[in-house]
Amino acid sequence: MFVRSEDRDGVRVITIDNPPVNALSFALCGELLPLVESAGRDASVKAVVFTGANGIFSGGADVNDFNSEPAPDTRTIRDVIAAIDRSEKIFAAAIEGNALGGGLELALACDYRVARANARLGFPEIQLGLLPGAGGTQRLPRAMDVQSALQMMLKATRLAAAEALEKGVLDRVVEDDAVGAAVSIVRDGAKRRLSERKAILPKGVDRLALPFVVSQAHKMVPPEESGGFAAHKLIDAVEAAVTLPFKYGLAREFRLFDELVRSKPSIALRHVFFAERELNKIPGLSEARPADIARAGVVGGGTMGTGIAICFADAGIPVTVVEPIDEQVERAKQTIFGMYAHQVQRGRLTQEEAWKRGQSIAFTADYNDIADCDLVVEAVFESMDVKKEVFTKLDGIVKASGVLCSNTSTLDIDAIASATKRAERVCGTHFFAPANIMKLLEIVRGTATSMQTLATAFAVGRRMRKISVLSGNAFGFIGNRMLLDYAREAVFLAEEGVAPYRVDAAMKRFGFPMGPFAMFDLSGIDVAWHIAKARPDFGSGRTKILDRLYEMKRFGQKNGVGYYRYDRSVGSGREPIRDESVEALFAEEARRAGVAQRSGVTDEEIVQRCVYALVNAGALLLEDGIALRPGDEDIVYVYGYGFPPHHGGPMWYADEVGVENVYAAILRFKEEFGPHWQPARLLEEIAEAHGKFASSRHGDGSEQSRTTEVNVAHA
Ligand code: 3H9
Repeated sequence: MFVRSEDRDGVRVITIDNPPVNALSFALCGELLPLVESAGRDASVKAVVFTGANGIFSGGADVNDFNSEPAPDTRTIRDVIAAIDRSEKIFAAAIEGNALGGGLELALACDYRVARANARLGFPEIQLGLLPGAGGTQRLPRAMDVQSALQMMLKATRLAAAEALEKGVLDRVVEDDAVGAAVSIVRDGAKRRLSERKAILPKGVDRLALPFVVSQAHKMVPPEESGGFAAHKLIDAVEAAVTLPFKYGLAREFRLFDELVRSKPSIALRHVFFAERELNKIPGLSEARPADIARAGVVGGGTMGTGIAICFADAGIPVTVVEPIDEQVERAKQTIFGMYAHQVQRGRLTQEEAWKRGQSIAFTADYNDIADCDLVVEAVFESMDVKKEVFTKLDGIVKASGVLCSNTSTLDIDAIASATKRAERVCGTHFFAPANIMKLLEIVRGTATSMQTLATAFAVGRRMRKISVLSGNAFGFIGNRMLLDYAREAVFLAEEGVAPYRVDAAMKRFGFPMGPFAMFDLSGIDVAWHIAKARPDFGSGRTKILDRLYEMKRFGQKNGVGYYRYDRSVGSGREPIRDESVEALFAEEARRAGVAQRSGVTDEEIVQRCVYALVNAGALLLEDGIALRPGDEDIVYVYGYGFPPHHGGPMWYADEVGVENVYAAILRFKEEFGPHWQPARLLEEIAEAHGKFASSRHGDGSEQSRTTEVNVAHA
């Protein structure tokens, strides 16, 4: 049973109860529809109130249902809403918590909407590559003005109850009993408002201005092929709400939704949604009790350390930063002050809250001041010797129960832990720069890391609102390990005579926000040079191009020259400007190293070489048990490296292209470009079985899926 009902003074209260989020599944709608119809026939029922159990109205349609074609007798939320429209009773929604997607559509189909102050209303469909498909695009512009409705749907904004009341989407906001308030409204002389909900014109429409509004909206969203697929259709549907009678607008919306639900971008985005929710499903994790973190410490007040300290402050955890250099402390304080001032200016924080958070970050030069901390994150220079020295010191000073984390982006966690006598309470917490903005956090498990330490790191990640991914202990963990192969291919292409700006343009067309060379310039060519020197086994190119750029002090954006030029007097000063002298340098170094120049390299080859390098590296990490699931790698790439979410991440993309096609291309590349293109064993196995990475993970019984999970669980 997904729904239950009770009568109160002639009002039928229907409660949606489908934990955890009251998703409006086909099965639930199959129960809800007859309840609505029977209420319509029942003379003793004057009105109907919908509400949700579990502290939430509804999270919307059940996204799992979208993966298969519905049977002809399937009931959906559209059928329920059509029955409401046909009925002569009065309907109200009593909203507590979230009313999202189909949940909000159900509420908008009612005559009255009452919400508790904690309610949040929104249409997140666009994040799944969809548009509201049960009347939302037609009804929201009739409940609030068209422009705001369109922006709310395009940006997936969630309106707080007070705001929704102000905009006219809600009729009343109450402090506690929303059901009681809704019952009294519909019982005491309320009227049916069907004509209002289907009014000929949506609110706030200036018909003359409409073409301009619509064309501006189309220009503001990304092009169709670069992730804007659903957005353009959503704008079309809202335009139809204004230009067509309700009935025809609704039909247009249904058709557009039905096209999107079967589209590759939406299927990929739905994969990202579920992969994100699987991240913390790690064998043994839910049984482990995380330690309470009342105070935290950070060692190092540089850019990363400061960003991490802000993350703690934002999570409500007071933090002390150990930084011996006064100028560094001054810079860190300025960064913190500037960041919070900006938040207040943008209306994201109150002055008081910003002040409180700023005050919760303390600085000290003395390690003894963090002795009492429950968790300490080290964020010092990326050198094993330096890190070991810090960990030995921390081990001697921080209380025995304290968890020690390293923010290393590449180094061996076991080696770092060996500098302590508490290896079970050591793990990696790899934040991405800027740490207080980027959502991704890699949590790295060393050989001795205990489950409780992992559970603690995940709990802290959750408090910081990070997306935390477990990684085994390997050079570069998941993200940077895969990046090395991606970077190698980009550089190889340039060595073969494909200009960096062309490589970048092809990858941007694929959907990355920036190409690899612009990214190298952002992260620093000096940084790449140091990594290449430390680990020459990972290769940095066939030529000496990196050495040459380093010698020329072309470090990237930070000093205005790298693979590109940057002109501080133009715009933000961060726009990469093509530099033909770098192309000449590539050509010269290629000649010296005997790398043949090629012509006619297509965008398709550029994308294949860069993306398939990620796929092959990802397959190796799965084989070695460093990554738990292909979906985890996808999330790392989508949230950490700008992989276009509408392609689902590199491993999902390989499934989409066909693993056997990726494998065949890699064999061709091996033949043409050399043995570094040796395909991973896992890739070969999946290709030969005509399988998919996705189905190799879910305990499908294959040896692979089991070994992958087991390896990482005990890595
Ligand atoms: C739609 O409505 C289309 C209509 O316009 C037209 C139809 C014709 N379906 O996020 P959490 C699961 S499209 C299925 O960790 P929270 C989730 O997988 C829909 N499952 O909790 C997880 O499962 P598990 C538009 C769903 O408290 C569990 O619930 N709606 C759905 O942090 C807990 O999720 C959306 O896009 C769903 N719709 O956040 C809303 N939602 O326990 C998407 C959740 O097995 N959902 N699950 O890992 C959300 O934004 C958040 O889940 C929500 C709760 C805010 C509701």
